[in-house]
Amino acid sequence: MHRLRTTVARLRPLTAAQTAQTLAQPRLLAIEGGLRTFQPVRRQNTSVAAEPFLNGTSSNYVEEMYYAWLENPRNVHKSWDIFFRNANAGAPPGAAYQSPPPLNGTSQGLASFQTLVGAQPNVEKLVEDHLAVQSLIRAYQVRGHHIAKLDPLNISCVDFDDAPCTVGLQNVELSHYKERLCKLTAGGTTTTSGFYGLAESDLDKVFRLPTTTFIGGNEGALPLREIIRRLEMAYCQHIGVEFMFINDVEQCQWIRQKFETPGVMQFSLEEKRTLLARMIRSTRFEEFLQRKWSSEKRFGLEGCESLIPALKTIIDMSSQSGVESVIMGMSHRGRLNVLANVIRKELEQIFCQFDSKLEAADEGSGDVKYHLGMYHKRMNRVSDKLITLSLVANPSHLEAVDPVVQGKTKAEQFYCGDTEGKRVMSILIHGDAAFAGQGIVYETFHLSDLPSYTTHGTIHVVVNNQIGFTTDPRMARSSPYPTDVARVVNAPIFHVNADDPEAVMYVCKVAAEWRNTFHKDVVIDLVCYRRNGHNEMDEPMFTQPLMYKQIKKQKGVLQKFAEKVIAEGVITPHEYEEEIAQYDKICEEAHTRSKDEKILHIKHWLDSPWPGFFTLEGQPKSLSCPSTGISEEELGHIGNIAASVPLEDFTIHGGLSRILKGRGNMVSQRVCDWALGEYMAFGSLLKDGIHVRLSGQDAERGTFSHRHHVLHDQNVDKRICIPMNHISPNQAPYTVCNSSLSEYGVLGFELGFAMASPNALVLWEAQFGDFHNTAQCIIDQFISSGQAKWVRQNGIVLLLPHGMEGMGPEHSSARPERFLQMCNDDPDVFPKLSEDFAVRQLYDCNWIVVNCSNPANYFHVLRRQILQPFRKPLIVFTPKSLLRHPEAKSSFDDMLPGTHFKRIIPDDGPAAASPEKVKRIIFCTGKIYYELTRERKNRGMDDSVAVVRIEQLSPFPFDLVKAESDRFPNADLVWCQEEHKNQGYYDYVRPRIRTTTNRTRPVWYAGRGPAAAPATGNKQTHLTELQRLLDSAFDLEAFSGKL
Ligand SMILES: Cc1ncc(C[n+]2csc(CCOP(=O)(O)OP(=O)(O)O)c2C)c(N)n1
Ligand SMILES: [Mg+2]
Repeated sequence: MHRLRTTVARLRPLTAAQTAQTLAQPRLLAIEGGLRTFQPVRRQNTSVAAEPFLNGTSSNYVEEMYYAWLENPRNVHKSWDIFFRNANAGAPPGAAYQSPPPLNGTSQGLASFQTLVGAQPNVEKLVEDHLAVQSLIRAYQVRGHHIAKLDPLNISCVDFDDAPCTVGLQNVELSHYKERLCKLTAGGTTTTSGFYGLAESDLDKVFRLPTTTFIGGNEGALPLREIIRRLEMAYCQHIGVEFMFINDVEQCQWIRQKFETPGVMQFSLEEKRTLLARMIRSTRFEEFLQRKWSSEKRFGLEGCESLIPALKTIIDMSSQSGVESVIMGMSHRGRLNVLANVIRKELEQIFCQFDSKLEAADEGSGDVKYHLGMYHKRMNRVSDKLITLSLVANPSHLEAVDPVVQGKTKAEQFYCGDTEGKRVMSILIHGDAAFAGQGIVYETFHLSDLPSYTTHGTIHVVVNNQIGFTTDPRMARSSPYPTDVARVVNAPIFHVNADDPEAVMYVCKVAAEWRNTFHKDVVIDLVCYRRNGHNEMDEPMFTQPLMYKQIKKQKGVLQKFAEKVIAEGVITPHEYEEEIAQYDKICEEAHTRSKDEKILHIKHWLDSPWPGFFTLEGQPKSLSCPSTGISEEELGHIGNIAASVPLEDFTIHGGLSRILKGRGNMVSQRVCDWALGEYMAFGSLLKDGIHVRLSGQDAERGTFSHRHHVLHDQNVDKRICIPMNHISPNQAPYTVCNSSLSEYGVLGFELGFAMASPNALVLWEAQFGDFHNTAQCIIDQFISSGQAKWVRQNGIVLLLPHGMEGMGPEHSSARPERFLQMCNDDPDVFPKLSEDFAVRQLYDCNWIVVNCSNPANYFHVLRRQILQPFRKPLIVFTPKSLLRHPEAKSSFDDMLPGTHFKRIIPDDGPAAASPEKVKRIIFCTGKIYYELTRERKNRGMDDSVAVVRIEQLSPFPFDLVKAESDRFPNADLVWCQEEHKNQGYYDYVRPRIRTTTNRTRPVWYAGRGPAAAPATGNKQTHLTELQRLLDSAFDLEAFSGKL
């Protein structure tokens, strides 16, 4: 009985506790005719056997009914009311149930229950005890993980109370522990009389098991003692299963079955041997590195060596169920070990990275060894099937790689037609502190079930070493577990003591099966420790002295496991020693070979090779870009699709009809506005088999209601039409998707999508350009620097609405200055010109930044993304007011075969006719061009001022700008922008324009003064500022004598 009490004391059954409270105090219930006192006594006097509906299947239901009835008899149907009244009044077995009153409302039933009063106390006790047992079972299922032995160090500070966690090692104190238990059981479930009236004498009584448990195996009833023992085995050993928050009954039942069924956690000899061999590799790999390079940072796995068999188990199981490609993302901890022992990167390639004299073979800055990625196809020995494993290269920024992995996974699924995630899957490995702390984890979880973003279930593994750098969990998070974030998507969470490799292997098997069955996310929380400091050079005793005293005493997991399996006779000590020696030898030999490596090829660490896209040497197949124009016929055809509703009986909104009609008119006049130009670009690429994917908040319609790529039937709910998918029978599919309200997560996802294949145009559109800064990490760490660090190209396109429209500081600026500041072209060096200069410049740059002033140029730059023989990220500052500006239209002539993207658009008006008369060249970019030309016209200065648009800001068109400066030898040079002086393009273009004139001509500034905010909130101030900047742009004396 002591065990029962202890057990019961540790659990706080939810409904039972609430009910106990209810029962403890008489409650006043409002009923018709006044108040009455409800007696706090449970009197269910009917027998399970005698009432056939009171079987295991329905008992949960009955219980809930009963509680509802206790609250208020009217809460339940009349028939239940009668039943409970009869039972309460002591109706004999089988007599409490009365058939429901007839629908015509006669009160026959009600009248007859009066006659049943007459108690049978033994039956009452029986039902009561069954309900108690059921509550007990449920309590284990809900809260068993609270008391499971999850922490190898036994210092866990998980605190399930609301109060912040205040314990570290003190938890080892039993007194504190008891205190905590007392709090846990608040609600009165641990009275001296036991749990809900279950007493010591009940331990050997046999209870029928509800269908919500599988502890019985083939047995439908068990003695209470055995029920508790089995529940303890299922929920309170080295595995803590957190799943009862899941709303889906089938999923809950599935998990119960996996963990409760007696004997589930048994392994064959073969499995145990494999597990041991994997533990040996994992452990000895770190030991080998430690021996050879004791003063090198490697972020070793010591304390969580079972991560390797964990991942391998997941991969084995998934491969067996048909998965052909696994994409992984992880941070520093244990990364080299994963590369060596999971992905199977050649050991010499890893070891040679420790050689500081190694020369880099590839261009770019490269990256440190624990950030590089990898791609490897190999035979899975367990499934005997080929499997491709890749680890995505990642920056130091913890968890930033999560959405990228998801995007890459989605793309691979998409390209192989894997609509259910049966062939391609992802595994994300997290640190405990980062998993709880980084918001990107939450954003990534929220993509997991969205139709255009789901990867059909990710397996998350948390290396929960109970510390982040030097910070304890009590300072690092407010939630009890680091994994609580996963609860938002109803992902089951399997906590497991990582010092028990068999338990780890078991939860990994279940996790893989879960994913394979439900195609939903699942989390494995590997509760472990970190044997060394944050890295091998760090001293953990400064900050965690007690924890590390404990860790020093801790026997290594391999040693513990080896002792266990040797004792079980799975392997002899001699065989064990041999296995170790064999792996050590493999490492030694690889080490010897690694000394021959003199050059480091980052190319060998590619996570996403693009077979067929490059030459065998990894070079682009040419350095030229064909014309990006398309035929008149194609323009007409796509334009007509854009103006039509290709489905029968599809009613669109009247306003949209007008928009489509307008498009039709444009097509007949052979002109495009912005939306139509985009249509032409997407449609023509799709027609040529290039997949186009546009994602962003409200991207389907377009924030500014200009795009309308998804039409909605006004009469039929959810009926939509995407005309872009009706261009040609053999076209590639078009994906346009409204994203969740996230930038960091979604941009990371799209970047990952673009990583998978060069043959897709992947675009992410910010709602307004300034919102990109919540995705800054992806921009800085991946987009601008990804190729330099990881020799991996990426052709993602960012569409960033930008422009000063007098709308206030928030929606005005996409911060061009930030993008331009990160461009890698040299402002002070005039580059060598060659025939292929324009393409070579593109090839050498880290990204392309454009601000197109007309739809044709936007059309060309999008098509160039695919037609150029390499991939570069493209940043496009897109317009807002120009979307509907009557002058911002392009003729089909500018989009026909032979036409190209124009890096600059020179002045072709009167100024160009007599260039020597021109007094000023105004260089500008984007929408201000239209304001400048209007002002120029108003002032009658068309022949004295040339306005030149720089459409491609980076790489800077040195050659063309020089040609313009040379063309107007008597002109002064002005840069005009609507953005504030410390923002926009000025700091970027000024030194470059100067370089084009060999610094012989100054570059003057006409624009707003410096400011902290991107724009004024006052419309009038905005207009005054604009007029002032136009005034100085056209004041030919403005800069005289200012040198
Ligand atoms: C976004 C981000 N912030 C801060 C850091 C610095 N940093 C590197 S490791 C680390 C602790 C990580 O702890 P945890 O996630 O538990 O992983 P562990 O090192 O314990 O395996 C921190 C704060 C980082 N790399 N990335
Ligand atoms: Mg940690």
